[in-house]
Order: sequence, then structure tokens, then C-alpha cells
Amino acid sequence: MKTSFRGALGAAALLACSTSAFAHAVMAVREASPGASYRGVVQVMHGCEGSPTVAVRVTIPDGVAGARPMPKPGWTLSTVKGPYARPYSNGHSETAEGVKEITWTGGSIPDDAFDEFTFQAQIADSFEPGAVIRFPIVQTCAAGESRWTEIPAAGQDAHALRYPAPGVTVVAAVATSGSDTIKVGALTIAQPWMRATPTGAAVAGGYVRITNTGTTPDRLVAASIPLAGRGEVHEMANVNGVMTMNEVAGGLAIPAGGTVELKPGGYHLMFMDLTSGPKAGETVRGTLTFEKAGKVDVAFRVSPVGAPGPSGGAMSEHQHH
Ligand SMILES: [Cu+2]
Repeated sequence: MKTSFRGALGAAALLACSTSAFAHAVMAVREASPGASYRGVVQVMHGCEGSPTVAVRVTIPDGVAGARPMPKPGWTLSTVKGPYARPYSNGHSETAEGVKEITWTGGSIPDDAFDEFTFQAQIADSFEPGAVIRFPIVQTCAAGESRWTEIPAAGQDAHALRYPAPGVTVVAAVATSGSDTIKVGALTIAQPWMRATPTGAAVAGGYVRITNTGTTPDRLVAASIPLAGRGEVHEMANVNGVMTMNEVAGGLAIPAGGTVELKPGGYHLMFMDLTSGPKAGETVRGTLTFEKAGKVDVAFRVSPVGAPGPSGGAMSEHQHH
């Protein structure tokens, strides 16, 4: 009896799994944070019962602002703009309307192939962690259409729906594992820090560990702090026995599934034209800019002048190009 009971449970679990495997269109990045940018990746898993996919339309729900689609070779992009349910504020200005719908048409994805459609947007800071933001998606095929547009009623389980709109779960911008860790989409940005600079120093180095838990690479393309006129992403190189550093051309790649550590003697952020030096014990707010994840606000903890970093070395020993 016990064995057959287990067998019945297994069959039920299999059924539940096959329902999600049946989904034709999903959102690849399943988490978003209030007040942060969100990279939406609509994944088209297959066509409509043998027919190729020829159009993909995603509805941008309330609370998601500033949506910008990524053009896709071979596809024509169109957007529908409209008023937001509530004006969106990014702290500097308010926006009352924007893109509410994005459509890619004109291409063709064979039924047995897979493809992705990308957009970027800002998540309103009014969302509470645990909330689910649903993005209705309509997939049009040469023959037929799949409408992943059903929104569960309050308290209703989305699994009870036949064609639920793909959901993205809101998670707190600062992870509970440590106050120095920030999650933005697929990126985890851990322990931003810098060293206090000697009096009169014109440059300061910044360090951080970045992990990409997603399936697509990203790039760290810029960094800034209010104390510095400009910031760059640098790499160290040993040229004829002399350590030199240069800006990383095109930005620092953060590979899918990989971790990149910026540390003394290696990749680092270089803040130049300092108007005043960072002082030990203070926290310097700054912004990292990623090609896909967008702008991320971070806080660099400042260690004493020459403090040993994770692997030693001091910026002042290095020549600058
Ligand atoms: Cu440098």
C-alpha cells in the first residue's frame, strides 16, 4: 500500500511539472527589486503546436515604468504608450506616461527552436517584497495564437489558471545575507569598498564582487561617486616589470554564471579628479552602470589608507596611464 501511495504522489508531481514545461513563453529573470531597474527577457520556448512564432507582444503592467525594448535583428519593433496608473518618480523627476506594450513582429521562430526578446524597465518602489508582477504575453504563430494573459484573482493560485501571465517576484533590494550585498535582477553585487586616500591624492580605487546568476552575460561599463570628476573600470597589467593600468575597453564582462572580483592588483574601479578624498570609516555612495542591468546604487565602505585589501597591494605603487 505504501509503495502505491508514493507512486500516486509521484504521478501528481509529474503532472504539475509538465504543466510548466508546457508553457510557451516565460520571463527568464524571475526576481525584481523595488526602485531598481529590471531586465525583462521573454523566452519563447516553442511555437503553437507545430506552427512557427511570428509575433511576440508583452504588456508592461502598472508599477513598471520607463520600459525600453531592445531591438532584435530581423524583427520590427513597435510600442504603445499610455498613462501610468500612478506617476513614476525616480527621485529626480516624475513621469506620467510611457511604454505600456511592446511588440516584435516580422521574424519567424521555428516550432522546435528557442528565442529571447528583451526590454529594460524600472520597478516602482511601492512594491512590497513577495509581491508578484505579472507580464501578460501574447505569442502569435503563423497558425494560431497563445495568450499567456490570465491574472490570478487575490488569493488565487496562479497554477489554477490555464494560461497565467508570467510572474516576476519582488525581492528586497538588499539581501538578508549581508547589508553590503545588493541583488539586481540576475546580478549580486557584494561588499563595495574603497581605501581612504593620502592627502592631495587625485585618484582612488574602488572594489566590489559581482556575481551573475543569470543565463546571459552583462558588462560593467561605468562607475561614479560624487567625490570624483569621473570613474573608469581598470585592469592591471605587468608591462616590462612595471605594473600599469588601463581602462577596460568596452567594459568589464560579467559572464553568465560567473563571479568577477574587483580587488587591489586586479580589476578595479578608478575614480579620478577627486574633489576631496574618501575618509576611513565613512561610506561613499556611488553608482555602477551595467550594460543590461542598468544603473545600480551602491555604498562603498572606506577602509584606512593602505588598508590590506582581500589580496594586498596598494594603488599608489602603480603608475597610471
Ligand atoms: Cu586604475
